[in-house]
Amino acid sequence: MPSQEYTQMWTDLGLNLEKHDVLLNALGKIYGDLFMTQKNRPQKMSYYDFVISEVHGLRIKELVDRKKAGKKVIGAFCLYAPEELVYAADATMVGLCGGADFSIPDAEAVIPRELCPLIKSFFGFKVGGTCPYFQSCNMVVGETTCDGKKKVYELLADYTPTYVMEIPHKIDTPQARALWLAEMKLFKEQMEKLTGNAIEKDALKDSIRLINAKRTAMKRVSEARKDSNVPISGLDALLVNQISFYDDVERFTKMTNELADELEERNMAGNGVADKDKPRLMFSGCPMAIPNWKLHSIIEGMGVPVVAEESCIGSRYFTDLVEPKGDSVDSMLEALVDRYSKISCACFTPNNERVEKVVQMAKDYNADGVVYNVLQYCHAYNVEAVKVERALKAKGVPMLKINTDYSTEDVEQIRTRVEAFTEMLVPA
Ligand code: BJ8
Repeated sequence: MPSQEYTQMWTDLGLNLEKHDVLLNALGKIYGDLFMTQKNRPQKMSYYDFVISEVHGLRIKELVDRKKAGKKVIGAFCLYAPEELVYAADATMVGLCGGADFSIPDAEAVIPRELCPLIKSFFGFKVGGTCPYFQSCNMVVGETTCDGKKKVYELLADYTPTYVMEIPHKIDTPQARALWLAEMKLFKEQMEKLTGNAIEKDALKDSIRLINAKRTAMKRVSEARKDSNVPISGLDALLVNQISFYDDVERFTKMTNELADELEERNMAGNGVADKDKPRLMFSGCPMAIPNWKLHSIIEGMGVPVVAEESCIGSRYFTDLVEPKGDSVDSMLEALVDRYSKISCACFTPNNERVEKVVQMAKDYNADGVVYNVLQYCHAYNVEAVKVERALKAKGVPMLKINTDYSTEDVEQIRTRVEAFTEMLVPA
């Protein structure tokens, strides 16, 4: 990764250069080992390889340049942050990294060890000064989803301006809807205050179109994975989803549509990445924030393809679009509420919609089995696994639950369990 030319920019952002160098070198090596050794990758993956090669370089420079032009950058940790309102205020949103073991020691110097690794990872990036995205943010937006996150946002506010949205924990009640709407309005006002730009109907309409187009492109990639041909590895598809959170939206949408074109052609030509006699696995559960490639690389390292992700870094992000029913700002805010309340995070109760979605996805993607990912100390996804497993079992789809973190200590143990699981699966 080119680092020299960006050193001044990183210094200006207040990065801990020594630690940051260690991080970049480790990331480059892991990426090379996992991604560049894959066989028969789609040619269009070269764009995403380029994005990763410039992950702390070119994209950060774009953000810094925007800030120099007076624009704002908003960091987020959750799908409930309504990015349409960020773009409507002419700001940029970036999903902040929370998928690395690297930053956890810095977090544990401040917060308890007994916390989900995703939370410790993002907090550690800020405390340790090792994430240029975090350093570029004018404000981060958090949300009251799980207990760990909402309490850590209180501490995060000591390091960076932090705005927390209150997310209802029930779906489809009049009270929940009223709270959603009130919170959407408050966040709109916050964005207007921060940027100095009033959010007018045309700007909101444009930003809804912008984000809908991005989600549609990602959905096309996902749809192509339903084919028995397996046109792309799960690892590469996961990477595309991870990059969607911080790349320039228009460029990402264009490149992802080109990737979808290629995958559709590959399916027509029968040009795939996996043996046809291998079982197809679907992934479900906690998000795999970049650079968490652990389970995908273990599974696909055995030649078993992952064909879908029921996850926030996956289907929960792109499945539903915002569908405005009118032309006014108020009606578009209602449409945002409609869309955002369909995400089905395990923090909701009861959450039967998610259980039904997992079962439906397993059917649609012709999955022979489901690997269910629980990040350590994530009670919501861990407990919800009980209902998901029961529902899958009733449809004849076996599930393997894996509780893990970002360390490499349990890799061999997980490999043994996945091996035993896939051996008993009978490809349809
Ligand atoms: S919408 S999944 S991104 S909250 S894994 S930090 S829930 S203890 S990340 Fe999430 Fe939004 Fe829900 Fe998606 Fe807590 Fe669980 Fe950790 Fe989690």
